[in-house]
Amino acid sequence: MRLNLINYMENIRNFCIIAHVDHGKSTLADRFLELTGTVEKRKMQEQYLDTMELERERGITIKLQPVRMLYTRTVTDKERTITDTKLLYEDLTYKIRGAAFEVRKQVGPGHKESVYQKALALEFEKIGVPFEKEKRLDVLYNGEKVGTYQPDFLVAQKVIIEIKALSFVGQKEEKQIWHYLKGTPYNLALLINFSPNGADIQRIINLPLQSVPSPQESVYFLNLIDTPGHVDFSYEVSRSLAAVEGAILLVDASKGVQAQTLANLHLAKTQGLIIIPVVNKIDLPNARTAQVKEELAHLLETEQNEILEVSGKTGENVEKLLQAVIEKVPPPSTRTITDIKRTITDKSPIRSVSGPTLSVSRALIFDSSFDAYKGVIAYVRVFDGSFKRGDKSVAWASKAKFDVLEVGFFSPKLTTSIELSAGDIGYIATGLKDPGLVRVGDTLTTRTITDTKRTIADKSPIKSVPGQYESVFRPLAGYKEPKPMVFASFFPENAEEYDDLKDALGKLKLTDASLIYEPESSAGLGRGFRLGFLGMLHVEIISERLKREFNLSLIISTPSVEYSVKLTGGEEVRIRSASLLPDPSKVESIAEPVVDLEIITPSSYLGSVMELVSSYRNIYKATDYFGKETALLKYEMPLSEIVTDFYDKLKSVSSGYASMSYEVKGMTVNDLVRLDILIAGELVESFSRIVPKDKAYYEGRAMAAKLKEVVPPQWFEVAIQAVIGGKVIARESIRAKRKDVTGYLYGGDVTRKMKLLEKQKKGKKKMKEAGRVNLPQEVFLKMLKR
Ligand SMILES: Nc1nc2c(ncn2[C@@H]2O[C@H](COP(=O)(O)OP(=O)(O)OP(=O)(O)O)[C@@H](O)[C@H]2O)c(=O)[nH]1
Ligand SMILES: [Mg+2]
Repeated sequence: MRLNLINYMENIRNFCIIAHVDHGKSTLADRFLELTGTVEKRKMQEQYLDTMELERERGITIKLQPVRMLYTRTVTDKERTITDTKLLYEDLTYKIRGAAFEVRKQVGPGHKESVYQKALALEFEKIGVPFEKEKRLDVLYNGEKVGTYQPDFLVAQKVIIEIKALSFVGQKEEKQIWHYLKGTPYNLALLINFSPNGADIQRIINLPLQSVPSPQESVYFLNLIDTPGHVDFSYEVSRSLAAVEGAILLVDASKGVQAQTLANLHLAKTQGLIIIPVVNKIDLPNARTAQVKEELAHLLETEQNEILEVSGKTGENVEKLLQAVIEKVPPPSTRTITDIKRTITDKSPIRSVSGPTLSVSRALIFDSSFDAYKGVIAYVRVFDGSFKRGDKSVAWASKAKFDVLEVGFFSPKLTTSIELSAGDIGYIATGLKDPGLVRVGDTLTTRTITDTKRTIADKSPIKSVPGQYESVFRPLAGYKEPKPMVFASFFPENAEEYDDLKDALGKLKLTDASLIYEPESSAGLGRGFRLGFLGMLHVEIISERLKREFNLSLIISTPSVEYSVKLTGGEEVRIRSASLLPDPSKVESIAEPVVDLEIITPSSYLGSVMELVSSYRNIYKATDYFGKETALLKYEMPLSEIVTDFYDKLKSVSSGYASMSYEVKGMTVNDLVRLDILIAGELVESFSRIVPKDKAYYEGRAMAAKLKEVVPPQWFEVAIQAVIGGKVIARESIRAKRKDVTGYLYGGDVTRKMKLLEKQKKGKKKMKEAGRVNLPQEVFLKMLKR
């Protein structure tokens, strides 16, 4: 099947699913995959698009995942007219309707038509709707002018408006307008009646029959991107949104609107996307479908009948939803050839311009991955032109040149195709081996100079125009860099693995654009990296991935926020690790980041949520009510309080119903001290933390107790001490292993240990520095979670 380009683009829909965590995005995607036959039934498994081992283990989506689906839709003539006309000038209708309601509200009932007409004209001016008043329109009969018709308004040169001030309008009035409309070249008239009960609006449509295609099967190319819901991965969401025209906004019928519902909706609106609101999981026994619909309608300022009720589990209404996507999400539009000689004000037809014109292909990189043979694979949305194997291409920001090795689609596996063209979402294999050259947010482009006077047969060299290409080409708008919230140092346990760690981070960065890292070295731990993360779950996931996917043994420091330290000399330094805090005698003050925190909770959990918050440092701001039974609590809190275990505790005191989001507000000076941990008498730098002074004792005791639990028994008794400014505030000890307990395993254990020691001879020095105690990576991972 080969469609011409215009038809092809018309039938593409690019959309994503956004929601709060666990509201059922990936499960709904499963139903789409089944419905469109993208995945065979026997191969289907729950949350099919969650392919990463960690995603499957934890039941959460971590990475965005694109997939292309083909859907055949048979449309009968009748349905077609209804759906097509329903959409006709929908946005304009809503604006006009809003204006009419406003006028009726302000002016009140019982006036003459002319009063409403004048008021409406003022309102249109106010909201910027272009109109003409009492314009003379020709009435045609078989193409001949037979008279004129003057409607009250012609809006945006498209929509006719007739105003009435009757107690009600009947079929007679509607018919009359339909006859007027029929004689004009316009397709939509609005009959607005300012009745005693309010403003009442009828849509009258006249579509010439020939503009309606005959009933047919249409194939749609649906590019879906499933996104994660957890706040730590919101960068994945914002990148997905830039590649699509529409978003399905899911809300769990038992949970209602939650913090990331709001945050993700806000992101989608900023991108100007069409939003399709859906209440999901309506099959649940505790579904509050009607109430949640009301909440959502209120939030989106839309009618409740615009909201679909769906179950991603049972499949109820899923096909309806897919059809709504086809109807409501617009097909991608293309930005055409840029002509170097033309200016924006030049309105002459393009073909009259002679000389070289430029056709550019542009694609936005929204994600990437690495393949040993194909190099960096860029996941792209093509906005102009096309890409195919062999094309000479450039990554705009990094200036890296490459020949396209392969292009294709996500099915969801990478599937080769001949070409990616404007509107498509797919991948481009670059062959580039250096991950740093292909950056998310960058524009890929092919540069072709075409001369309008040339024919294909003309083989003389193309005169390229030096310098002009640069000035004409505009890269696509990229993304805002994500702002890391927490930092942690990663050191290879074995110094020789430094390069492996570096390589691994480069590759991880390809699949996780929010990861930020810089080299760091420490006296005790040697060379490593300081990584920036969006939250604690992110720290955990990256640590796990480095271990599993790259087989690295790491020493990981306690995550820390970024502090601003004022020294006694007046100088200010930023530190992202407690171990870098200068000696207390040199420190004048320490400032830490503070956030505006919003918690959304059902009112029934308000008490327990407030009680929880009170055990953290906080400044209470306000409580708002959002819907009848949902409260919105606002606080100011130090970021360090939130990034540790606050979110988990919030979930547990509210049976999973409360949710939160935050934004950094600024830096505040607080009374903070450095807490150190000594193991077998030696400082273990990576466990150092900066804590509020009045909580230091409690924190020190808690850390020592936790370490006692997670450090494996050693061959000798080991002391664990928590220390502040040289003063021991807590002490625990790990007893030595006992021979009789290990029994016959003892021998085996020793040989294994000997082998290991042999292998890690070089790493041994470092072990010594960690107090002669070998701390396996598990210890650091466990200490991340408090
Ligand atoms: N009863 C019921 N359960 C559902 C429905 N949809 C999803 N679930 C369950 O809800 C849980 C979360 O589903 P997911 O599809 O992983 O949710 P998600 O929105 O993709 O989650 P994240 O990607 O981690 O944000 C799973 O246990 C699903 O089985 C539904 O329509 N009805
Ligand atoms: Mg998911």
